[in-house]
Amino acid sequence: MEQNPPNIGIKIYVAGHRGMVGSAIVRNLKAKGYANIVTHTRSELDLTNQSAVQAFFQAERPDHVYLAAAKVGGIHANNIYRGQFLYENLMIEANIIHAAWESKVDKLLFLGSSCIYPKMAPQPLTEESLLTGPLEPTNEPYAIAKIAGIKLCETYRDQYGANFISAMPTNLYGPGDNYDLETSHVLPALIRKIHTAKVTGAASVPLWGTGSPKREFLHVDDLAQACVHLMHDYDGTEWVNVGTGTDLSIKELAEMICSIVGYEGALNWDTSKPDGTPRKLMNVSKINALGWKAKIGLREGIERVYRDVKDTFG
Ligand code: GFB
Repeated sequence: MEQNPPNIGIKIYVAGHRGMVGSAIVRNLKAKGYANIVTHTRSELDLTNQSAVQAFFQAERPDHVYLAAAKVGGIHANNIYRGQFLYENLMIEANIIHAAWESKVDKLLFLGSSCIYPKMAPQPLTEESLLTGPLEPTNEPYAIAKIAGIKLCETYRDQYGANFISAMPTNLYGPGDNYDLETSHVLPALIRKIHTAKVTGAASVPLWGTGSPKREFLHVDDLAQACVHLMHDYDGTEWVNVGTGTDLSIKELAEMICSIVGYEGALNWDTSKPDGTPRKLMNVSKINALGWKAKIGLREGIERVYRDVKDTFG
């Protein structure tokens, strides 16, 4: 339950409103009655362009900013487009956070990622483990950009008193996800691959890695609720983990999706593909203590998503 919801008329800018996270935040805000929401598509406002971002903030002067714009992707995209992941994410964050401070935004929420934590950090991952060891190499550029975003919020608070906070979500899924098999995250990739194997009658389905890494998955509607909750009720310097607090192996995830899709063929693991981080389970005691808990169970969430997308694969 939110303690301090702001006036319903405040002006809110959601950066990245066409993405899975940004669109979920807009849905959540609209459902709560917030109607003064500003959004711009990429062709209307290039967030990597500093002067365009400054002009936009000076003209609009939003009260609240949700920074959900980012270049994102699964393990393969992170590993291949390393320069773009570092450059574009650094530029987007630096431009928006600096312009938000210059135009006296009341509050900004920056979205990071669980990959900011060291590859071998003790599990579950606490907020305190940031910068205590080396990162997972496949997504090091993305993680470094996200760490820079956290530090911009922290240092603009220290130096200027800006009320900028950061949320660190675990792996996400939900409406508006990317189903491109080269660039997507594991959960949408598995839904698509297993569905295709079923409809084509394939005897086996090709999956990447060994299946042994463990991951935690949060429905994006739960994340959106967490973001709005933090925006309204949290003013701390430290970033806040957002997750369910439970994980499963990629093999267990594949088996769950097979049972939802109704596929009984074999799982064929291509061990020439990377496994990535062995495990990244979030410690969510901090956000739970702030009054938020994930509500959508993994099986239920995947069933919902599968219902919505299964007819679109062709
Ligand atoms: O979601 P994902 O691509 O990224 O999951 P990360 C990768 C894990 O799933 C690896 C296995 O263990 C893969 O070997 N996997 C199995 C597959 N089959 C597939 C498949 O068909 N596609 C994909 N993509 N994976 C991401 C970071 O790491 O986590 C991002 O790359 C971000 O930067 C996100 O931080 C939260 O979970 O490894």
